[in-house]
Amino acid sequence: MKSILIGLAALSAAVGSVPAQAHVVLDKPEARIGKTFKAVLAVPHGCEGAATVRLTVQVPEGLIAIKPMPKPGWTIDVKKGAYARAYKFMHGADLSEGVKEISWSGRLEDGFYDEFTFTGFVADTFKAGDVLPIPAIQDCEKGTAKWVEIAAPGQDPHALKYPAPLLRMTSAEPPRGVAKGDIIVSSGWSRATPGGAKVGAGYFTVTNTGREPDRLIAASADIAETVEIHEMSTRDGVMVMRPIEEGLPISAGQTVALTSGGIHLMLTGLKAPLVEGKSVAVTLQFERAGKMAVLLDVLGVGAQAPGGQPDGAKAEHAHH
Ligand SMILES: [Cu+2]
Repeated sequence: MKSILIGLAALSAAVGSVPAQAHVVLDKPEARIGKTFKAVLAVPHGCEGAATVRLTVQVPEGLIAIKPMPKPGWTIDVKKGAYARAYKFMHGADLSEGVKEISWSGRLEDGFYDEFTFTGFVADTFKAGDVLPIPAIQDCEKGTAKWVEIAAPGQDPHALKYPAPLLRMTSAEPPRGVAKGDIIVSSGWSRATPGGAKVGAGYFTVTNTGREPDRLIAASADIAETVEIHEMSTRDGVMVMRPIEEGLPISAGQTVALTSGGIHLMLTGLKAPLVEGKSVAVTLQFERAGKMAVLLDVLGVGAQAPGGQPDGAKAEHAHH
């Protein structure tokens, strides 16, 4: 038995030169527990040169309220059935049955690439870090590729010839911070302005937990005449900054950090100094999520990051 396993492993190693992207994989291999998700299966080729005519996805237990996305030129069949148990769904509803299998039938040449999409909801029965295989069967004009292999304990998943696409479960806990719609703003901070300086800066981390892109388009603060979104860059060896007139895009699922030396808020015409240990109230305006009020903790004059050590050498706003 052992020799057979070793033999297979050696065989897999021999074909291991096939690049990883040649597999059928999930474009975004993560989903949040207790949230909606979108799975995009990337199909990079047919079966040893033969065109793909059908892709069948077996929906694993725990992915509920599944809806396949139609594709022009492809027909969809779904098989529905009972789940192994009832799952808590949105608005307190229980869901005990739904789509268990999706088949797209059509034609995809071996030389072309395509994507197959479905959405649904991740049951709250998973634990963060769980990895869920999503078996996919690729039927071709000649032959079938069964993307269903799962690495045994201790086995290198890269050794598999036809690994099942994997979906990793991430914590339901959102980052700590202020939330509005799909936007979460956290770790807001600013820097003290001693000596009557009229210019201050603001930094924070913004996460878009939704499925649509958003954009930070404006900001304001009672304590400042104007608040602009700035971007630092180096031109001819000199650090310069420019307002981002078009706003700061935050695509679906993305986290953007405003940092010292990077993108930041610029508060000009300060009506009062920013005092260490206090906070500054700022209103951010997002294209989709709308306006949200956030507080920036005022750190010491030389602060470069929350909790970071002072670095007086880097005074990025000296040229204002
Ligand atoms: Cu600036």
